[in-house]
Amino acid sequence: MCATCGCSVTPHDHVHTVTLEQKVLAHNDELAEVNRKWLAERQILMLNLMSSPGSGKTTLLEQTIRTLPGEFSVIEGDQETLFDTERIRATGCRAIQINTGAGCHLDASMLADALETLDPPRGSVLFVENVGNLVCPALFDLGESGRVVITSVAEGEDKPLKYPHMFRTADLVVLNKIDLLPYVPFRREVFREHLSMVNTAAPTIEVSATRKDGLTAWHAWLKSRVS
Ligand SMILES: Nc1nc2c(ncn2[C@@H]2O[C@H](COP(=O)(O)OP(=O)(O)OP(=O)(O)O)[C@@H](O)[C@H]2O)c(=O)[nH]1
Ligand SMILES: [Mg+2]
Repeated sequence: MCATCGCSVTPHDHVHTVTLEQKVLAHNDELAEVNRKWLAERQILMLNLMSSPGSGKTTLLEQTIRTLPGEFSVIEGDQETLFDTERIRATGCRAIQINTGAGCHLDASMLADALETLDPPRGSVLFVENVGNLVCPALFDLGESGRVVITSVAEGEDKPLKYPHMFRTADLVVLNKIDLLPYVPFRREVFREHLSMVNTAAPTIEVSATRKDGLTAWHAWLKSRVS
């Protein structure tokens, strides 16, 4: 069972687990509202980036920070290591790491501590890179103003249907690694059809973070959120 959110239940403890999960989520939602107010008072746009491990969250952030003018900072979530924070700091951007240990997602309480420590500048953009996981992070509001779900062509066109909670809450879906399309059996139209079954509102932007394809559309979406 997941150490923090009780996401895996067995039949005999189902009732107790659901009750506990509801309480955990209700408490988290209260803390998320405090974070949201804290951010609004400072006019900080906080975006929560979520994906499977390795879909390209950090690569997209590195490219964004290097190519887009503006004041950015990053909160990195991983179970272990400072790798991603070091990558972001190498771009010259302020970043701090939250290591969740056994935990599989960030929560609003972790974010509250990180916000106080990082103290992002007024009017800036704050990216949160969540722990690589398409399940539990979807349940935990951090106080963000937008959710970006990143998936890659290497993961398959069925992901919106297999992980509907994640894709349902997205404000934007970024389809990454399109440079690999010639080498993997991924049909864009099937992916879009699957996505439309769980989320009709979120636009999809196709990018290759390494080859820098599609970054103009991503930048335009970011600018629209800032304004
Ligand atoms: N071919 C290709 N590889 C990519 C692209 N974007 C990222 N990668 C590679 O995919 C791997 C994982 O990228 P990361 O940016 O570390 O992925 P992540 O989502 O931050 O991973 P976690 O933080 O571990 O969840 C790296 O080897 C990247 O170079 C892309 O557009 N095309
Ligand atoms: Mg990363």
